[in-house]
Amino acid sequence: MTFEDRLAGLRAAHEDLLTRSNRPIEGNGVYERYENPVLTAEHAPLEWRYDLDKATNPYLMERFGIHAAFNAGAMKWNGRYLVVARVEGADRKSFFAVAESPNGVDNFRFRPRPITMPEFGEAATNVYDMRLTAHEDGWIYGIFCVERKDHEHPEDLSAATAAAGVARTHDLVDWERLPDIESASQQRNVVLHPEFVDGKYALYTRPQDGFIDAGSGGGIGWALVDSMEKAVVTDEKIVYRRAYHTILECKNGEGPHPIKTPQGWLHLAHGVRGCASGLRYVLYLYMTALDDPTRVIAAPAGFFMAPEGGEYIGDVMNVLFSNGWIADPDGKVFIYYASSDTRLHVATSTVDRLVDYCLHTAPDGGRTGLSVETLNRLIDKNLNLR
Ligand code: BGC
Ligand code: BMA
Repeated sequence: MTFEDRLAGLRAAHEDLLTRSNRPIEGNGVYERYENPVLTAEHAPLEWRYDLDKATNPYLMERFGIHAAFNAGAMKWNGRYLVVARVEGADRKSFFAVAESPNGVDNFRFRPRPITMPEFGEAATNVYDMRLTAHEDGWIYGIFCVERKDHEHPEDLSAATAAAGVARTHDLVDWERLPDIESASQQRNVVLHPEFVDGKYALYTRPQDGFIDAGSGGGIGWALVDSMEKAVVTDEKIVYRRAYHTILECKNGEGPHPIKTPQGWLHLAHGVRGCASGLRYVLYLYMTALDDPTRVIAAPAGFFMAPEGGEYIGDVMNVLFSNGWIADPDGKVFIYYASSDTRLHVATSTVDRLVDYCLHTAPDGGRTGLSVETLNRLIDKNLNLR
């Protein structure tokens, strides 16, 4: 096959993938999954992966391996559904790139270039998992994890530190980097609440003992800071605690910022437990009070979404993770979740259905006997309907 034939074939296959339509799959009533992922490594433009010059690349080989597109922040932007994905190369470095879709479920297309994120302090080894917040101060903030080598343990090649990086933009093209958030412990899953609280910026945090271990760091935290231009976390209050023998025994973290509903703030988070096959990441929902976003008013038991089928398989198996969702003015919700650190999917629902799920699913009783009681109450009710 000639260079030209192969290139024409690549272009046609790429365009087919990008314009492929997506269909919802009937589910459990709470949400619908979709047939196809919305973003994969293969969605990356050919210009990112190949040297398209016949003179310097006669075999038309890939010159830059892209291996995953996942964990994306999301927002509505000029009427389009925009995600800032974590794109990871074969070299294990990830970076951010914007992709947009006209309808939120298919036809996602990356912009021609990834985001060139300015550095702060020591240049990052890696960045990932951006949460987008269009704050009421008028800026769009991106908060993300910045990973650097832990210089206190030079001999340990996996010793790293995690900090929360902050950048802001008005146009999702030019980003102004602000100082990393200062806090007593390492931070990975930090999310900016969209509204001021008591005149301050409010952050969901996730205090942790070390790079991997959340350790004694209780769960999802909350902190008020005076400024995002130099955010310093002093007091952290735990909003959603980890607990023994639950889906979040080992770690949890806020997903995207919560959605404001008449019944309260609706939150999407991830929970992690350890098992023989490693860490298992699932998604869960909870709600907090409108007048106090730190007061939990609904905590349905267990996971809301867990890996299914092909979602189990990927670079890091048994993982669902989400850091982006979009609520349309008509109440439709687009949940962008990634599977196994490899690809990005969408699930759709509505604010009403998600709130109904939160308010009418029993909380975790903490022991098997109470689970059976909950189940029997439901069965009694159903049997009495006959
Ligand atoms: C990886 C992340 C992961 C973290 C903790 C990082 O090096 O890039 O995907 O969440 O380690 O396991
Ligand atoms: C991390 C997250 C994600 C990732 C997950 C599983 O803690 O921050 O980037 O999806 O682990 O590897």
